Amino acid sequence: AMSSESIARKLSAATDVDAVVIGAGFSGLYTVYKLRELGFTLRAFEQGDGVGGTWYWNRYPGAGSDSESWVYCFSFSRELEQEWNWSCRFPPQPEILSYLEYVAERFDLHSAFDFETRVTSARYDETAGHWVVETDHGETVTAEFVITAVGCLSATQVPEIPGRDSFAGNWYHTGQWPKAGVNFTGQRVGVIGTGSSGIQCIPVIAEQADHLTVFQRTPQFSVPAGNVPLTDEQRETLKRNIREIRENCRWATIGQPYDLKDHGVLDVSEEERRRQFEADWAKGGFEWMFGSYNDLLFDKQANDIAADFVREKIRDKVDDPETARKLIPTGYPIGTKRLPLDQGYFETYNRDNVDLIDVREEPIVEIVPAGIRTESRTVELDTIVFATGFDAMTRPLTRIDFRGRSGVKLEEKWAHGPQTYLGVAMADFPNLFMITGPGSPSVLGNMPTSIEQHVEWITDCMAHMREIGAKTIEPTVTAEQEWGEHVGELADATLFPQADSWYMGANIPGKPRVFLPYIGGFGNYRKLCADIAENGYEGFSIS
Ligand code: N01
Repeated sequence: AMSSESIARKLSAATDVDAVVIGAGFSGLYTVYKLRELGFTLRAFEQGDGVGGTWYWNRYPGAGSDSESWVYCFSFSRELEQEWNWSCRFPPQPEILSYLEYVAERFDLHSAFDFETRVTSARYDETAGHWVVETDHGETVTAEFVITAVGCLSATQVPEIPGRDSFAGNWYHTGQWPKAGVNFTGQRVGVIGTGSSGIQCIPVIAEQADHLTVFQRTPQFSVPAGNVPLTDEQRETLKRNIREIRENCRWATIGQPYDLKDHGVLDVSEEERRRQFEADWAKGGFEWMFGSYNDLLFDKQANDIAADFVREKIRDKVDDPETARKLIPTGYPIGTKRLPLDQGYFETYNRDNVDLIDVREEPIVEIVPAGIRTESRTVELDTIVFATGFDAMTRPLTRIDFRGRSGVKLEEKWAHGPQTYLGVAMADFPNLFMITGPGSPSVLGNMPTSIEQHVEWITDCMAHMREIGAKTIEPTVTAEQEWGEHVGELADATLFPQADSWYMGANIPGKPRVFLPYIGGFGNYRKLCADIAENGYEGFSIS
């Protein structure tokens, strides 16, 4: 009779491919590129009918990157870096999508993907020692490894407002925008939500629509993007220095080519801080906060100084004092909800065709065929835009039915908050790797920087396993527990837990209140991951 071990070996010899990759955004594209380069066989699946991920789905008017174009892209190919020309500092969505299509074309990545195909489940078969992956086309693929490249902000959230389905007009979520676009000309439009997506689309919709009503629940601090076209000369200079710029990103706190100062706002005089805040404000972009004083996100008194500076800016921009009052954020520290960048957001409220409703003062009661009914009136609308965000970081993974050892269900494992080691792997889920999973820095910095680091770490690990003849890798329960505690402790040392943000899971009714990303700094994290690999994958068991 065959021993169970030899049966297992025989079965695993029947494994279809080395790896299954889920998703064709920045992460999936680079994963496919790396796996092929290393000679691994693979199958890859993507829900959309093309590449692009975030930039495939988020086609709402005004959508674009909040990271500078020259770093919001891949750095793995010098040729690619030199060939591609960005038009401006913060590229709009169509340009980023074109870039990703170009990358896919240039490196023949399309051919790896089954498009319009959703992975519905992935079950670890302990006897065969491989993953059994199923798609919504009823196909089953077996693989040694599964790599999720599903994004952090890809599971959209449409609130359960009573009567939603009775609305006579059309409604859209910003994160699932129709490919054909939406023409708002002559329409009365309502936008619900004033996060980054709302703040980007509101000024553009206001220009097109006949009338716009914004339904705001929490006012946002926002910093001007300062978007500008790039001149040929600027592009040349950037390209000449791009290696150095990208190297700085690799070790910086948020993966951008700048870092926090080595002193706090409380260490300088009032004149000095004002001068500095104004100078940074004029530059535009995230640098205002993340290239600024190092105490802003740790010390409430320091944070209040920065928050007051922005409140004053908002007050200056908005003509009507009552509207300004509604727009000025209070009740949470600046930067603890993801800081939006804007292009004329606050000024939009000076237009005659724009109204603001604060739904804390005037709650939405229901959606009716004619529009949205609040406690005091019915706002008649032709179209509703839900800029209401995402079930961030966890839902993109739990909506796939992952089952690890002994059939343990991912959704159950994460019932009280995600448990991962480094945000990249999980106990009981051998050979499953997550790109920018919960517990990794991901959303707290420049995504392409994070993605490249994860993809390289994961594929290096796979190559190492092949080299030593290992079959499985998974974190120990202890390593996972300690990582979870570490992620929590780091967050607790900051002001972040004080806000009801999607970082905290607070935007989703019933979601555990847990800080999701790793906030110890991207550069530190990169060093830690490298050291762990160097020390024979500390915290993992390999067999
Ligand atoms: O989503 P959000 P988003 N009734 O969750 C409100 C990235 N991103 O799509 O704050 C009324 O931030 C909700 O109110 P509140 C970026 O990381 C990047 O805008 O929960 N309102 C909030 O105002 C960003 O952070 C870029 O009280 C309701 C809004 O909807 C992340 O994606 C561009 C409500 C949701 O804001 C998510 O941004 C865009 C309800 N029932 C996005 N439910 C760039 O890089 C929710 N809201 C350019």
